[in-house]
Amino acid sequence: MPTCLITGVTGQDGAYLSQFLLQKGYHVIGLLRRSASSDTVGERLRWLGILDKVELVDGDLVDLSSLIRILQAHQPTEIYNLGAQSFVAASWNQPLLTGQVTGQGATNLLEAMRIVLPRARYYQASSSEMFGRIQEPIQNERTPFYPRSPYAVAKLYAHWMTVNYRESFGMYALSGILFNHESPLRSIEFVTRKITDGVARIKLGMARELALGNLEAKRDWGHARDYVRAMWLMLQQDEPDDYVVATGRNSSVRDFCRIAFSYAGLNYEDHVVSRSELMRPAEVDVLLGDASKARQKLGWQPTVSLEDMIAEMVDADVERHRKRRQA
Ligand code: NDP
Ligand code: GDR
Repeated sequence: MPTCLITGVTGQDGAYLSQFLLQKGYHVIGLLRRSASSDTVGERLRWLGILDKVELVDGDLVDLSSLIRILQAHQPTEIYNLGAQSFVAASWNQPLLTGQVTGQGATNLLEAMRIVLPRARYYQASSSEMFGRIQEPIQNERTPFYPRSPYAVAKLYAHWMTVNYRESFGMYALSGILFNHESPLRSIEFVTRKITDGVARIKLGMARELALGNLEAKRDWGHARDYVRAMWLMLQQDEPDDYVVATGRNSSVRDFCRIAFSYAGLNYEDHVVSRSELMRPAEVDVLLGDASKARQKLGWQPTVSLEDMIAEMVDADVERHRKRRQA
């Protein structure tokens, strides 16, 4: 049974990737950082019914010694570095922490791997945010980067360190440059889940208004379940290489609202307001990915449409609120 290590196992992607790798027959080790709220830790893994199937081990991306000990004890052949301070808006308030976890955390893990398991395979969760103020209308692996937030700068550092360890030490290390991907397991602070949760609350009569920031920002939104499959496919190739993962269709936050509200029989214009205090100091206006390389070399393509994903998210949020009200 192959063993893999996932950092960020309690996050959206960590949960779906765990589920995917368990189905493939992996022994899944998940890095768990210490929390005083241990009763709610692992909520997403529990939602997928796999909390007891993942082996959770204590450690933290900013603690190199914990990473070394985990690699020594468990000897994973595949390492997925998904752990991060991943909320772009928070990165202006906590730029140093974001740099330490999202940026240097990757170097810590690469170093642990170089010391303990130099032949393991390493996946770095790179981001379309690195394209930031876009230099080409459609972004692929050759598009120059222009990060626009402390988060994106930290991700870019981690991205280049991954390339550098591959080139300097011949390590099997690669980056997936993933565009936005969502699901019912998305944290509520991200705009898609904030919208579907808002739709559910308005539908159930618990709220009347949903306050958002910039409604004109455009993103290339896919489903997390599709995107974790791409991560695994990348690590199965003979040679390590970096890949863009995207749907090739983008929509605005306003479009997302329109679809989500109308799915629930509502008109978004009656409920959504745009507030200046929710705008970002520097915005990424538009992202649109070209995943032809992943399609050709990995045989990967997305299977869930934006409309189907929104329906799944709205249904899940309505269900969550109904259950809470009954409890
Ligand atoms: P989440 O925010 O849902 O999950 C982040 C995970 O990182 C959580 O498990 C969190 O643990 C963990 N974490 C935070 N700080 C530390 C730390 N110091 N040590 C160890 N673990 C830590 O992110 P997603 O699942 O959405 O994304 C996964 C990765 O992919 C992230 O790196 C993200 O930046 C990147 N990415 C995501 C995209 C997306 O659209 N979802 C697109 C492109 C890249 P805890 O639960 O304790 O907070
Ligand atoms: P993003 O996701 O910054 O793209 O990063 P987010 O959903 O936070 O923002 C997307 C766009 O929506 C606009 N927006 C709002 N955003 C939030 N969160 N809340 C609001 O009320 C709101 N109103 C408008 C934002 O300004 C932005 O333009 C996500 C994260 O998962 C990163 O970790 C990942 O790297 C990238 O996707 C790809």
